[in-house]
Amino acid sequence: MCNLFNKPSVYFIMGTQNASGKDPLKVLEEALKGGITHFQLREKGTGALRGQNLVEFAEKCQELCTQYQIPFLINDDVDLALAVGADGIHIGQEDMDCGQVRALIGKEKMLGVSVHSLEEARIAIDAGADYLGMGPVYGTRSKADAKRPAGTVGIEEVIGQFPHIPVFGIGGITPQNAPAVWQAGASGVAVISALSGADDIALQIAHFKNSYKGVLI
Ligand code: TZP
Ligand code: MG
Repeated sequence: MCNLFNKPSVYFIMGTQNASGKDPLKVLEEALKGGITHFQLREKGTGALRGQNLVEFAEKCQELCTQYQIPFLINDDVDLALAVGADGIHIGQEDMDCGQVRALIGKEKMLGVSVHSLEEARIAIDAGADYLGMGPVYGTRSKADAKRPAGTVGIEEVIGQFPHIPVFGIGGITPQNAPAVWQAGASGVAVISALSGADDIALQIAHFKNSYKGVLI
């Protein structure tokens, strides 16, 4: 597989609840056209799609991602990821054990794991994680049970210890505060609201990518 984690990656996460009153598939297509590098379907909370409705929505997301050749990942739900043939799955610490997930999805699919410490990072890497998510870096309104903002120190630490694993910063990241995340060595930013709520999603993606430029010098 080619390097799926080139810097600066802009990883868009969305469920129907994050579409800010817009058609979620239109939001996704705008983001794909604008140059996101990864997409994760994260369907959560009251009013979340379930059952067949969720499967059909996931299939539509997947079709769009395939059209734009962008990896399509699913949050938490291994059965759904396998049912729709997603490119990968992202799990948190409170979800299924990462070794078990790796065994279920096989070697080809991408496995992302949210971690909050060096120890969690080591366990996830040993169990076969392809990338890590770390956060919340800043305050977020998009995750009901989010921990306290942790800044970028943890990202720097994990990359210092495990330089070969791609790490994504997540939580409250905007083009304005992204430089600290790049500076910490992250491969990418994982973003919900700063993209789903943007008036011009493509322009916002360009701002995210430009926010990396100062770090190259
Ligand atoms: N995990 C940690 S923070 C977060 C998740 C899923 C939410 C990120 O959303 P936003 O709107 O980019 O802060
Ligand atoms: Mg989870």
